[in-house]
Amino acid sequence: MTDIPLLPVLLHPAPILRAKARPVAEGDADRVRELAPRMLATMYKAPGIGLAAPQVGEGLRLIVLDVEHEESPKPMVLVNPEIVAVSDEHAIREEGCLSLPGQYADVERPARVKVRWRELDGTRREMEADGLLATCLQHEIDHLDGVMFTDHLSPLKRNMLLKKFLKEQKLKSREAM
Ligand code: K1U
Ligand code: ZN
Repeated sequence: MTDIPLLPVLLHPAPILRAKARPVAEGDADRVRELAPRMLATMYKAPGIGLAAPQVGEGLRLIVLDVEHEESPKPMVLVNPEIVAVSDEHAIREEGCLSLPGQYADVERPARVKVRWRELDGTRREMEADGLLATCLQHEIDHLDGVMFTDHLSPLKRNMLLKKFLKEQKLKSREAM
């Protein structure tokens, strides 16, 4: 992984983070084959447990994730992922975002999801997920629709978190001068 060139992760309020990504088409095959390993390397380096293409400036429906990498790496690349079913039961879990570094909040989402996607070679796949994997899949698929985890918070919590982030960024850029 170390020789793969990393990608810059875009931070809030980059406009592409608020745009709907387009489906990956057959003509994108070469681009996606080049992008996916770079996204995985960028995610592991961050470190993170997921990454969506818009976070690295690509408006394509492509995500990578590995929620177990500290124990045994299990990289996943999902092309055109779709949530096709969600549980009635909800779960609350703390989330972070590589596009909002240093900001964390409890987010309520369906506890279990069924997801369909294609592999890089076009094979159709489907799985049911719960726990952290279900949370991460929903977080990453949200990115493909221009949704950030902060959109699931109350307006008060969201504004506080975003204000704190922008203040910290301002301080960081002043320190760098
Ligand atoms: O999409 C992203 O911004 C990546 C994000 C994914 C995510 C985190 C938590 C809950 C749902 C989705 C991250 O990976 S933030 C970093 C993080 O949570 C983490 C980093 C190292 C080890 C464990 C977690
Ligand atoms: Zn995120």
